[in-house]
Amino acid sequence: LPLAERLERRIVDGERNGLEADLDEALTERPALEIVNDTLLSGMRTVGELFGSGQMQLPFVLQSAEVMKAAVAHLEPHMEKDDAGGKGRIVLATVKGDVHDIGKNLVDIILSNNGYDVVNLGIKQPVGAIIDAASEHRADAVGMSGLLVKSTVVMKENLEEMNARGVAETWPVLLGGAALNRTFVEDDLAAVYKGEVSYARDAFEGLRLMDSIMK
Ligand code: B1M
Repeated sequence: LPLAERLERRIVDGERNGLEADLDEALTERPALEIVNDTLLSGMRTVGELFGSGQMQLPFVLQSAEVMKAAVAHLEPHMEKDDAGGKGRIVLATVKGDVHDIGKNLVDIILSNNGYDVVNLGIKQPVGAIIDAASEHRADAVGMSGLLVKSTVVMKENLEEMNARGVAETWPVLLGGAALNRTFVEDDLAAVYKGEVSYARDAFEGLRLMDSIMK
């Protein structure tokens, strides 16, 4: 198979042996981020489709996710960095009940590489922990990720809780993850939250939104 297809296959098949060698070869042809966006994410999409249609079982999805994570970790040092730093701080978390973190961690990498301090709380984070961390770290914004449909409900509850605690005006909120869409966030959730809430389709939109928040 040609290199790009081989790499995509590795994600779908969860095949780690020889991954690094293939990635190193790909790096001689293309920038690291392009490999992630065009090749690896395309593999994860296929995994989602196979799982969704019952053609792939959960343990294999997990294997794919692990290969994806290993690939991103290997590519990370090769990504372009803006060493300026100190552009602002965001507390980032996957919401309560949700374990999906590949997308959130990509957002962390993109923001960190572009001068932001990211406090990454990890997965299954209750809103109280997110608010406490944002307060403790004097965050400029809060980012929540979630991939399950039920996480969209959790996000709405989180925004309501932030209203109730009087912190909506303190923290603009960035939301992302496959279960969300722009209209749900910009119409429904924006009507709920007393502060600013925005939808990021991908990590790069997350970066653009942070840039505009910090302007
Ligand atoms: Co799960 N899973 N999963 N899964 N999984 C989905 C989400 C699903 C759509 C698959 C399917 O059915 N087709 C489905 C959800 C269905 C629904 O809710 N209606 C699903 C399910 C059902 C489940 C379980 C319930 C399965 C089970 O146990 N029976 C279970 C849930 C457990 C839980 O959370 N409580 C489960 C478990 C898992 C694994 C552990 C095996 C694994 C996750 C491993 C991990 O993350 N460490 C996994 C995986 C890998 C997936 C799919 C296949 C791939 C997700 C992924 O990593 N994509 C996924 C299918 C899909 O998404 N279509 C699926 C790549 C990643 C880069 O994309 O996270 O969307 P994404 O991030 C994007 C953007 O969304 C955005 O930027 C990224 C790209 O630049 N973004 C942000 C994300 N967060 C952002 C935050 C921002 C800004 C942008 O600012 C704050």
